[in-house]
Amino acid sequence: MLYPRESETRFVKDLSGLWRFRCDRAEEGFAKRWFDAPLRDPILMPVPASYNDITQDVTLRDHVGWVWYETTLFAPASWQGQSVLLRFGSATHHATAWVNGREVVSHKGGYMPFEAEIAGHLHYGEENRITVAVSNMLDWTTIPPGQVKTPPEGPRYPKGFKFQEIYQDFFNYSGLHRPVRLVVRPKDHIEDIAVRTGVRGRDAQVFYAVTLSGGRRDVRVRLLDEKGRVVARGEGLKGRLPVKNARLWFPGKAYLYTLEVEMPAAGRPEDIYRQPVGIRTIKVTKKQFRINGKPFYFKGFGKHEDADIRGKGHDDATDLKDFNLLGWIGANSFRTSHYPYSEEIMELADRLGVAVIDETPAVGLNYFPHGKTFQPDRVGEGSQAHLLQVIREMVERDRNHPCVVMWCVANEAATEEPESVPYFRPCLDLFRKLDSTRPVSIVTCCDPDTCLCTGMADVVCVNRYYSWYNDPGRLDLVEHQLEHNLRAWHKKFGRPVIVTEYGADAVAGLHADPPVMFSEEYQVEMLDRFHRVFDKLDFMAGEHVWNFADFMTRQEIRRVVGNRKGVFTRERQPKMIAHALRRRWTRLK
Ligand code: GCB
Repeated sequence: MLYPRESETRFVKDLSGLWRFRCDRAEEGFAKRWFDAPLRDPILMPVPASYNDITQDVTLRDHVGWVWYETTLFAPASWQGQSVLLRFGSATHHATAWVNGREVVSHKGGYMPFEAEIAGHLHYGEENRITVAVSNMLDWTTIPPGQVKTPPEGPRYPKGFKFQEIYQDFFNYSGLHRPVRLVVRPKDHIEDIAVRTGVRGRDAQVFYAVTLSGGRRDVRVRLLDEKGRVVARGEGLKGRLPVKNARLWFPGKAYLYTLEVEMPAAGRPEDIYRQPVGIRTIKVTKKQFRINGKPFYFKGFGKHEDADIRGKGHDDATDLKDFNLLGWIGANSFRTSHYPYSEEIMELADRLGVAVIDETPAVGLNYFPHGKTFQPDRVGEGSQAHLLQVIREMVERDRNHPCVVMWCVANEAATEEPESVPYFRPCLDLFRKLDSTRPVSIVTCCDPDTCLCTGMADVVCVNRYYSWYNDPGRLDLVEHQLEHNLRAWHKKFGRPVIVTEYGADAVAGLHADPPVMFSEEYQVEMLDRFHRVFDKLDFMAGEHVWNFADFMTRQEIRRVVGNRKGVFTRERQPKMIAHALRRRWTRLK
């Protein structure tokens, strides 16, 4: 799936701004056909943004169900005869869209783009109405899973009470989170491009495959370096472009070529699309994760798309600030915990040279302590079918990003249950079938003798919370327990180990010496003890602190206005630990 980019033959119109919005509290929008006419009594709502924190209305923040968005646009007569795509960066978690009252697309899954050809539904030279219904409801067939509960009336609940149960540790933000755009392109056009790269000595190869619409076959390609010089040319739907003395993409040293794909026609080209290409290779050995043949040690974070006011809404300012902070602190990577991030973030990671572990939204597949997770009426066939669909969409969206160095199938699922194996095996297989160039992982919180799925992965990825969830307050046990555990992982699986989460909540400004849980000192001391162990072990391939910044969660007694394990506050100011990490990571090779 191509990212919307302008060219001589393509025009992109961003529909961001203030849309009209109505919360469907009575669940009547579909029955009353709200898409047939302009929304009645709408309020204003920014797009992109989560709608939850925009107003002072707690019933909107905590709404369970559908909300409706609407905007209008003019379609100039000059667009007639072209293809017009309506493209949503994401809608969390379900969406249906109408153009002038005609349904054009429905999509399930909160973190993937989807699009519809709408040329046939537009009124040219006139105003057009776009209506979108979005639902945040999670059930056993969605990824992540959840349950909408309507308990019977009684002493605890009044009549008609409804709530969303979730099993993930982040707020269920909802709405149109990412840009909505129109792409106006030629009727016959470049539909899709896939690239793969290989390196031998100082030379490299770029393999490309192009799909054209309407059975067309004529393609010309040129590979340009960053100065715009042509380094290779080719023809045909598929091919291999040799690159002499190639400049490689490496974290911290990004280099992007441009693959210019052209559909030739008499006179000027019918369609042109320019795809950034980073040349690099990945290999996993028994003890190392290698990029371009060199050992690569992951330094960085599990992150979230999360910020004050806009929730999970895409925002260039927040994104760029985060990348600047990654650079400042000496990080070289992050994991898209716990869902694929926006395409805009992936583009930045390519350009700024940050390695990404690209994770699916499979989080909260851990029903403990309520009983077994993987069973037919909970996380079963319906859930698996959806996860497989998300994996297909992820590979289609992200395969061309050099920043993506590994796929991650899930976070902390109940992989001690035997049924987790037939659930996840097809997921890892599918990633490998669709993309043979990247390793596949699954993040676990089990132990080496209880996890039944890590053996299927290429790298051991474990989350460890010694002295936090295990033996709270016992900093003196961290090194003993951690070293014992990490050695056991490596001994059993003979693969490099990344600790994909370790961290402590620290409420910014709370101090205690000697350290006490929730103080900034405790966070510093805990991480320091983890690092002493990492530095001893030659099979360690990385450390990702949980979390980059404080983030919002549902309300519960373990959370103080959200999760406070951030190295930065939610406003992106450093805690004490940020300075300690900076000293470590700017020195660590
Ligand atoms: C975990 C989860 C993450 C939580 C974190 C915590 O193991 O993977 O989603 O936010 O622990 O802080 O409890």
